[in-house]
Amino acid sequence: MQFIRRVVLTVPVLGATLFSVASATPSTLPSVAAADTTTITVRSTSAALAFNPDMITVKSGATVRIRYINESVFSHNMVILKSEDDIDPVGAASFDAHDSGFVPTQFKERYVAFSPLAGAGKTVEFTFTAPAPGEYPYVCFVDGHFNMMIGKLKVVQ
Ligand SMILES: [Cu+2]
Repeated sequence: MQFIRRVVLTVPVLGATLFSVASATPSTLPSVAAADTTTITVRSTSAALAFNPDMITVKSGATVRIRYINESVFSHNMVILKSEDDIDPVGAASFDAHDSGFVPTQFKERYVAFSPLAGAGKTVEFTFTAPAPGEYPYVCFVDGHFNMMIGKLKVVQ
């Protein structure tokens, strides 16, 4: 078990590397990571600017895979931030971040993890290691949705 944990923790969680992990087909992911991963499904539906659920609880250090199913009529993404204070500055920059899926690359250090852009009807996945215990907001930074599409990741010991 100890060995498996160490292997999982070597999976990079930030920046461009996350995109390559998220876009990899399941068969190319290391099987040890898959066996030790908590998968959580999050949805958005119809025209509602909301995440369902809007509260997720995970254990610190766990490998978490978010499967974001966008059943709505809009494009969305899901960005987990280190602090609530990051929502406004990152949100202001998100309008100019089309090329990176509305995730401003200059704020990379403020993200716990983030999804690729999920067009209407699309499902995307991303994987990360749950950070230190605390509360981390997750928001959508597409087209100013960050004022309404807000959820909370609770990380417990
Ligand atoms: Cu959105």
